[in-house]
Formats: sequence, structure tokens, C-alpha cells
Amino acid sequence: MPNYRMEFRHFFPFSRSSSNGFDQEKRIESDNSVLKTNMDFEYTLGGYCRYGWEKFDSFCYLTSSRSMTWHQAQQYCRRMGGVGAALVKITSERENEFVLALARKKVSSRRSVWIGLMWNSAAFYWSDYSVPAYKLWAPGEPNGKAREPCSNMWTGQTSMLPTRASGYWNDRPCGVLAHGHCGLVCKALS
Ligand SMILES: [Ca+2]
Repeated sequence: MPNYRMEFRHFFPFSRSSSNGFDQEKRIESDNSVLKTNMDFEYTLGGYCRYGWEKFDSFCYLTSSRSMTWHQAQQYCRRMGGVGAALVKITSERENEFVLALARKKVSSRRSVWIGLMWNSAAFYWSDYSVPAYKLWAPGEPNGKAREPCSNMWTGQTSMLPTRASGYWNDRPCGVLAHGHCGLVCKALS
């Protein structure tokens, strides 16, 4: 747990006068509007997420159903989440299940969401250039590689196409397709 008061002073470097310093500190601690203003600048303060983002473990997640290319989606995440934010990087089955549930709840109009994996020369990498350790490619995927250098998670629920459901991943072209518009899921540090 970070030192809460130390962090607050960092963002609000009031000088503590000898006469009213204690009262001022009490006011800051109890003033939620000040806290909210602070969070506009910094999404991390004691592990909170920015407004509209969902917390899971030490990270914050944002969804959108807007129709974008993979690269537009990546820019959107960076714009909304600040330094270190990107299309979601998934590192465990537990996190994959969280992202699937979040997408189904918040982006139910889409049957898939962009995730952060991208093909680069010889392999798929996350946005931080790490090689995926945990993977949940759908059976037969990835099948496009350089032809399908971006990736999505299938979020639809259908028993007819079980590989296009249940949180499986697929490589696909990076543009907006006439069929199968992608939503997106961003991830940022909390
Ligand atoms: Ca594919």
C-alpha cells in the first residue's frame, strides 16, 4: 500500500503553516471533489482506476463498441489511458475470463473485440513487445500471420461456431471489415 499522505502531498504540495497545517490536511483527506480532480490527472492514486475503467487485480480496463481499425483502437487506448495504456495484454486464463465477461457485458453489440497482439516479422507480440506466454488461440488459429497481422477475441455466444466464442483468439486483417466489426478492450496500470 503506498503512503497515501505522501502521494497526496506530491500532487498538492501545500505548505503546512504552523497555525493551520493540521486542519488543512484533514480537509484534503475528507474532500472527495479534490480527489476526483486529482484522478483526472493521474489514474493511479492508491490503486484507483479512471472514471469508466474497471479494476481487476492491479490493472484498469476500458471497453468501447466504436468501430475502429486495430491501429485506431490502439491510439484510442493510449489517448484514454495515458502512458502505458494499450490494447489489452492477457497473461492468464483468469484474466482472459475477466476480459471476456467484461466485453460481453459492456460491448454486447459486438461479437469480437480487438486485443493487443500483433504480428511482427516472425511472431506475435503484445504492445509492450513481450512474447505471449499464456495463449488462447482458437483451434486452427493463428492462420493468417502476415496476411492477418492483428488479433481479436471472439466474444459471441454460439453453439454453432464454438471456436468463435468463449474468449478464443483469432488473427485477422487490421482494418474495419464490412462484416464482423470489432469492439475493443484497453488495459492500463492501476
Ligand atoms: Ca485468423
